[in-house]
Amino acid sequence: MARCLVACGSNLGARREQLDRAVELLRFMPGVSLEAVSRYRETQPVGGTAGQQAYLNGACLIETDLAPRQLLDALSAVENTLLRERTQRWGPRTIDLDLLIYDDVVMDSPELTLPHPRMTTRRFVLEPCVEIAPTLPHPGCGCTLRDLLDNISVPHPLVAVVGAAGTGADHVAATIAEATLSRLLTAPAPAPDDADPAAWRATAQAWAEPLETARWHDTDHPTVADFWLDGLPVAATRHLDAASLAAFEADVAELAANTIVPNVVILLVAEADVIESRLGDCAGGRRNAVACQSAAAAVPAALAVQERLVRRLRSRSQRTPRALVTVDARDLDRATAEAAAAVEAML
Ligand code: A4P
Ligand code: MG
Repeated sequence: MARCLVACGSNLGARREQLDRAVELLRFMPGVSLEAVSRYRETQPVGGTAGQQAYLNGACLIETDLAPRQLLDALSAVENTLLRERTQRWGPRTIDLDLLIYDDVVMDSPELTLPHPRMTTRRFVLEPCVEIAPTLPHPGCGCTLRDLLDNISVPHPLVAVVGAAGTGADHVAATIAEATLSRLLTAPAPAPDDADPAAWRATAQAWAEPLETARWHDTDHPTVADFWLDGLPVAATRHLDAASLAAFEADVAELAANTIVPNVVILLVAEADVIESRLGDCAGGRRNAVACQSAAAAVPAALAVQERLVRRLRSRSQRTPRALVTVDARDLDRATAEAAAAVEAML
């Protein structure tokens, strides 16, 4: 039997009755054993069109011998029974049942992503989950659900928005800082574009300074930064030789020991064509031959950085952030809305 968590939410019609009916349908679902149901909490809508009613949110712990896709289909059938209409994403709904965790399964397909990709910053999801399953591990972060809730509940959370060149991380960071009334920290110096180890060390020192633990409590607002100190060696990889890179890794680790780890990293990812179009439009004749040449070289470099960034962020260590939200950067407005919703959901 697999141990699973299901989130339930309603913000249209008779919210409590609809949640109660969904829970009853789960209780009598073949192949499912309902282990625990949380209280329902009223929460403000995150994302979607303005003016929606408040949600009632809860969570259910179940055991099942249904496979992940079968369970998702069964949850959709319950939504259909309760007259769920899907006209707009994040629109008002009579009932929404999301599969948050299915044992330790990690998967990413168009129909089903596990664990649920937006759960790690959502207070409206984590609070009811912690009520019924505080010690359940989250397969992505290797920590418990209580750890995830504690992570977004610190008084001065740090959200780092990162991405390779051409993904628009600095634009997204600035926009969401404004939208969520957060303090904005921009990279104090650009990452060097050369092979001088001293320049890389100086940049790491400059980046570490505003993040030093001792000076962290200087604001009542969350902070959004458009850089991640521990990601600097990722950018240095193609510039420094192996010995210099190892020394730089050690320098950054030493500096990082006195800085705070971001609570959340929002990682913007984009396909090659998007990065290419953002890094330089040569076909339109707006750039000269030299600029076109360097743009052509910049695209594979940015893609390599992106790949290493993803790998580093997904590997688990003391200094990788607990919550990682990956956002598709193809459409910048949509990416900004998605990132802002991830931050709003934690406040
Ligand atoms: N899908 C992929 N993975 C999963 C998964 N783990 N669980 C696919 C459930 N569905 C998954 O879902 C869209 C598609 O996601 C499905 O076809 C499914 O195959 P949907 O329920 O039809 O549409 P949606 O819910 O509008 O979209 P989405 O992106 O799932 O939204 P979320 O993340 O569910 O967020 N604010 C508050 N306060 N409380 C809420 O409950 N909920 C949302 C919806 C937004 N804001 C909220 C709340
Ligand atoms: Mg849903």
